[in-house]
Amino acid sequence: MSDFVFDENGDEVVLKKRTQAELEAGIAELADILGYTRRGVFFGGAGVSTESGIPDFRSQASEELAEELFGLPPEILLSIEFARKDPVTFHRYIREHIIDTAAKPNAAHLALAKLEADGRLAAVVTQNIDGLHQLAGSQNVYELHGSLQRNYCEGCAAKYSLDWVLDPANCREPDQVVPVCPKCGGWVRPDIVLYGEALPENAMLGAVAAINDADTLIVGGTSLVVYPAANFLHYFKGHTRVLINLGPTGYDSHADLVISAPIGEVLGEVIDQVPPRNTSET
Ligand code: CNA
Repeated sequence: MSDFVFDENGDEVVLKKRTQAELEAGIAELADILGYTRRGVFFGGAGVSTESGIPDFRSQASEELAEELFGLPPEILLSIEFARKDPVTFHRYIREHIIDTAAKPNAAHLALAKLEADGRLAAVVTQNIDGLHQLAGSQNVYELHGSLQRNYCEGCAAKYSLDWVLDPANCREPDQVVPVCPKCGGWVRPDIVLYGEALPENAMLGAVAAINDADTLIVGGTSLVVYPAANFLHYFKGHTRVLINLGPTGYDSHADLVISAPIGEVLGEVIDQVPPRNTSET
């Protein structure tokens, strides 16, 4: 288990020593909490996928890379205004730096899928757009910012897979990065929420209902600085709040248990310690 946490600004790495005993106590407490959890909800973000090799936004590397290669921060490159103005650069950026077809679910994704299958977790609410929760086996996933796995034509709403949009043969000449609908000639765009766009209503309603009904809320791998997603935590009325995050967040002081460690390592260890559910339970 790592002994380091990252500073929330993402500029520097803070070497914060944790004792192994503190960490183990946190993991044991989380296993106890999950032992009595029946309608838990996990609310997460980019930090859940960093252990799958997908960088988060707060990391220095992501910001610098976008600035260095494109002269713009991710928030601009991923805005609807920019995507319409310069679709070639937009698609180059997401192809080269956002889409990662090789990424696999890590121990956090797998543990969350198991907790759902075991009847402890009712839903995963994610700000991620990588689709790794579903790949790990989670069924009830609310994707607040959509998914790169889905694509649709702005003109006629025809749907296309990720493989289809990545095939240069389906993209406009001469750059062959902007996918074009063969049915109507419209722009085929990723079904993700770009900066400047509203969140999908179905995902929002489902997420709010699940959080509102949850007995335990586990928040992890998110800086909680992106709104309105971060506001959803206010709907929680249950008994236990847990935070698993490398860097400090505005939720630290609200949580009953805070674990500052890599979430894949934490959930990967916790899952083996959660007591089995009594099969006669309803
Ligand atoms: P963020 O603002 O980048 O914050 C990530 C947080 O996770 C930070 O507080 C980190 O300290 C923490 N963190 C990083 N790695 C770990 C780890 N292994 N264990 C525990 N904590 C960790 O990301 P948010 O999700 O809060 O911001 C929301 C944006 C980022 C959404 O719009 C996403 O769509 C977008 N995003 C998504 C992905 C993805 O789909 N994988 C990747 C990058 C950005």
